[in-house]
Amino acid sequence: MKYTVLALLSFLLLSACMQEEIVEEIYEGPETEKAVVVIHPTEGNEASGVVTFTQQDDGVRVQAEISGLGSETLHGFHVHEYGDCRDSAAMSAGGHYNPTDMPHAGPTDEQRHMGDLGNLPANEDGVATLDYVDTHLKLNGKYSIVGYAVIVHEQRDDLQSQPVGDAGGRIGCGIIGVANPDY
Ligand SMILES: [Cu+2]
Repeated sequence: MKYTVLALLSFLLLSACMQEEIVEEIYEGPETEKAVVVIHPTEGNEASGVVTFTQQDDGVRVQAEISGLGSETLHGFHVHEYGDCRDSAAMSAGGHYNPTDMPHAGPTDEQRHMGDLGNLPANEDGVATLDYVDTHLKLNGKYSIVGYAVIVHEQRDDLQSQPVGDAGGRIGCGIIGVANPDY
C-alpha cells in the first residue's frame, strides 16, 4: 500500500513537470540559435549576399558577406523596423529597429538603436565582410530581431546624425529568418 501511494505520488509529480514543459513549449516556442538574411538588391542596385546572426554566450555573432557595393567605401548597415522589402527602394522596411527608444549611434555605443550595426567596409572589388559579436542584439524574447529586415545603404553611416546616420538610399534589403542548422 505504502509503495502504491509513493508510486502514485511520483507519477503525479512527474506528469506535473512534463505538463509544465509542454505548456512552456506551446507558449514560448523553440529558442532561436541562429538567424539568416539573404540580401537582395533594390531596383537599379547590385548589393547582394548573406548575413547570419548566431547566439553565443558573449552576445550575437554577426557575420556578413555582401558584394555589389562601392569600391573602398563604407555602407550603412542596420536592422529596420519592418520585415518588409516589397518596395522597389525598400522604403517599406521603415526606419531603424529601435524598440527601446534610443538615439542613433554606432554598434559599440551603450545607447543606440537595437538595429544600429554600423557600416559594411567594402574592399576595392566592392565586397564587404564583417564578423563581430554584438552585445545588444537578441534572437529571442520581446526584442528579438527575427522577422525584421536588414538594410544595406548607399552611403556611410556617420554613427551620429539623427535619426539614421545620413546613410542615404537603400541598395539592399533582406528579411531576418530562422536559419536551417544544416547550412
Ligand atoms: Cu538603415
